[in-house]
Amino acid sequence: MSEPVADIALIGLAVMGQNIILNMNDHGFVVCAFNRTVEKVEHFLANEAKGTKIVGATSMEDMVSKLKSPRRVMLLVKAGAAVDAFIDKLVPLLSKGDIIIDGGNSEYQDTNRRCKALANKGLLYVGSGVSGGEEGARYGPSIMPGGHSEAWPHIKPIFQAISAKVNDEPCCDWVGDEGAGHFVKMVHNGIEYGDMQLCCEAYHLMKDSLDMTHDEMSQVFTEWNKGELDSFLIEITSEILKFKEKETDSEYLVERIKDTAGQKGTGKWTAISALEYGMPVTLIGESVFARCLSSLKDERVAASKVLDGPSTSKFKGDRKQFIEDIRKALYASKIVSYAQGFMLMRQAAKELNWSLNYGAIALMWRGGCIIRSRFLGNIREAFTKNPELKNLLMDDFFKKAILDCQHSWRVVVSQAAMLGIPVPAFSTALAFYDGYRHAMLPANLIQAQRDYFGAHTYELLANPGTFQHTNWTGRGGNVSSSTYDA
Ligand code: 2AM
Repeated sequence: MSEPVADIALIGLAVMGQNIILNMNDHGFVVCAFNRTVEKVEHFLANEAKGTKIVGATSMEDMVSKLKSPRRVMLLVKAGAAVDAFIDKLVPLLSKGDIIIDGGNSEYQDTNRRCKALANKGLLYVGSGVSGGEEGARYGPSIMPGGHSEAWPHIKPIFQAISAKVNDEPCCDWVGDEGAGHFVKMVHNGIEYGDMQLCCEAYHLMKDSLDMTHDEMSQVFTEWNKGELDSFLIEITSEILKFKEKETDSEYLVERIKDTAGQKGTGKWTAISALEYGMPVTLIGESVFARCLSSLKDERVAASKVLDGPSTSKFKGDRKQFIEDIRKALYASKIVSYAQGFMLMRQAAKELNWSLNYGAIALMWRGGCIIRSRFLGNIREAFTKNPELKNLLMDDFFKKAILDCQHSWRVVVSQAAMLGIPVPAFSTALAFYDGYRHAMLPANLIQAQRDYFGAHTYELLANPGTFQHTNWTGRGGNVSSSTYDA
């Protein structure tokens, strides 16, 4: 039997797993490494982990015997069946109060289910979002843990030590019960889709309606990165736009890349959740659909030869001003996107009975992850000022920011429509903003139509809570319907 020397075990030696282990080692923790294919443990110890305090295990039993109590085992394996398989193997080897952490990209409903199942066995379960890619995992990711809160004091010192820091504050805090950590990670990924789409729409306008060169576009993104849009994604967009593989290349690499966007699914999950919880998270939805449309490359190529747009796609006017208008349209749309993301989290929290700390979530995203930005600091301030804030758009800072951008935003959306350049995220964000600020929307007509053709009843503004049916045609009956759906 080995001595229990390790603070934590980590199963799964793919890139993320290896980097998290090395990161933990840097912060003085002794990690025991394990992997389904056990040869990878030897290889890791002899190479990347050489000269460190990292220990390896030859079997799950060996791994568990090396762990100090309460035992902490973190899984970084493929989401889905692999997580369940390892949990099943771990359960008989662990004791009451031991902790299993899933750091992979699991669906939050799976985490809900696993939490419940393991609680019955006396084990503490944590589902943790980890964002930041390879680099983040190695030097400081954003970490979003949720599940059994009794586990938090035991993993907090490790997780907060290895996480990214912004002004010395760790980008890792307890998120909430059950799958709350994975839910928040999912929304993060959806927001990431939205932020990327916003960059694409700005680029499309600059390239096709302003005929800007790549160096000019790159320069504009560099400038934007110095102000309120300061963020990782704006920064890398500037780098990408001016990138050539060789100085002598005639074309920029980005223009040689096929314009069909891939996706691994977490953006889609966010959009599905939005539909399930009935929250209008339209910008993320449009961003997912924009990727779907991009994937119809052959159809688009065929359509481009048949379907006409306006006579010109070239902007005629003050170019400098239009670039500033695009910046403001991007910023206002981004505010709407985050407002929508927080609306989704708030609704899920309400229905699943989670207590989420929105300011802490903003801080977790402030550094380490793909959507890291200065802007998340403003969101954190908004929720610190008012933890009960219902909607980001109602915060004074964001209210004023949108007001400052509003005219430009409308110019860009209307110009894009006239020039035939698709800006689905800019325009859906504006439509949402206009819808949200209307006390009266035309849904009264929908209610009338539903009652007209299906006797679904309606509620009078002057008589809340009472539903009535009208015989609109004089034909048919006066009986309301509760079965026919529309
Ligand atoms: P492997 O090295 O043995 O393939 C990322 O793929 C990580 O998840 C790897 O550590 C991989 O182990 C592990 N993994 C993938 N599918 C798995 C499964 N069905 N069971 C256990 N581990 C799995």
